[in-house]
Amino acid sequence: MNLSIVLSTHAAQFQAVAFKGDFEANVAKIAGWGYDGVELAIRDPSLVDADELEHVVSAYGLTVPAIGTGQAWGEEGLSFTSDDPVVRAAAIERIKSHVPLAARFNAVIILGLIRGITPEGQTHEQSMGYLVEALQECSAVAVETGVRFALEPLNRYETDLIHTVAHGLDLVERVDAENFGLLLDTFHMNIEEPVIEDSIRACGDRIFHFHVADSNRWYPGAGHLDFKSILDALLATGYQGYVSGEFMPRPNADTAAERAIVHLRAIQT
Ligand code: LER
Ligand code: MN
Repeated sequence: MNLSIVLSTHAAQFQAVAFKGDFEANVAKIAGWGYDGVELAIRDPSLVDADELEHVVSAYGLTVPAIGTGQAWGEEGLSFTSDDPVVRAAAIERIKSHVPLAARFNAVIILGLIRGITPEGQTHEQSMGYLVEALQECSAVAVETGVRFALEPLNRYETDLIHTVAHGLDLVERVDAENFGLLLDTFHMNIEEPVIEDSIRACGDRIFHFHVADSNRWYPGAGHLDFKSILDALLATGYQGYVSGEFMPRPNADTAAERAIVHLRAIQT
């Protein structure tokens, strides 16, 4: 099982982005703890030096299994479901602009909060229509490159759109693109799914990426989730991707990262 951890290339508001700041120093620490990869949270690919990123990551023997895009919502308010067509178009362009970077690293592009939240005065159905259109457009431009998109069901406190694997699979059907699937996150699943393992099995080969945090969103092992059972179910689907740590930097980022990998390696099947 390959393990990675989220690292932001810029200052981020999102607290569960455990590592910010000096990129190379963080990459060195992550490699030192034994992670195989680093999931990059990138607000805008035009602001990063891709050669430099690749140079640093490969110098430490790490891969980039996935690229997170949610800071474009958090910092700039870009969203696929805005009631402003200019904002929707900008969100689509921003996501398309991740494709060359993702192709370079063979990384999955994560679609989390970029889907937005239904604005007042707009119906849920209208938001879903915008979302499907945006996802079809992004998937179509990337299909030739082999780049895949993973939409993340998020818990009800973050958005009104796509909380569960069942919602996500309906969306997969509507988008109908082979390079569009889901990212499952144990933190969100613990809130929304009746039985996490059953939802993992239901998602099967549409699981394109996987986030781990414990029930309290601390590192795996700090809460009450049964990661042995969860990861057994994941691997039984044939999942070959990365299991990526996305948790709060508590009691601090370094301790959390180290304890996470110790816990996950110990229960690895
Ligand atoms: C991002 O991967 C995530 O899990 C969300 O909670 C971000 O808001
Ligand atoms: Mn997540």
